[in-house]
Amino acid sequence: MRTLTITLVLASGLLLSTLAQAHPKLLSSTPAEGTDGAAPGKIELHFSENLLARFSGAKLVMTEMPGMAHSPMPMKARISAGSDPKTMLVTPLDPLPAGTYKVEWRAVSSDTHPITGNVTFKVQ
Ligand SMILES: [Cu+2]
Repeated sequence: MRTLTITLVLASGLLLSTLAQAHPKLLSSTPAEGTDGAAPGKIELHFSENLLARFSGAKLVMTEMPGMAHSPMPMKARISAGSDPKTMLVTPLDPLPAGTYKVEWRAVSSDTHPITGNVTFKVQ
């Protein structure tokens, strides 16, 4: 009985660590977090896991015009899968004017748990 209990504990610990590894993490983005530059034609988000495109997505909002913070203003953008299943593309439909932007992403991979996060960058 004692042996059985220990085996079960080990097995559930293993299961938990397998699930945790399946959560997508944002590894990098273009533009990168906190950067300041020219208006990007598209924003690339690179994750640690393959994404399920139909459950994953993003919203692009402008949070500040130069020198003036305001409530988040949604920007029109097309969200699509990148050239590989770990990449999400956010393509603004109109050129982004100068200001601060936030990409609020939601990434879902094989274990179906939605993971959210955001990336902030500035356009000069
Ligand atoms: Cu999960």
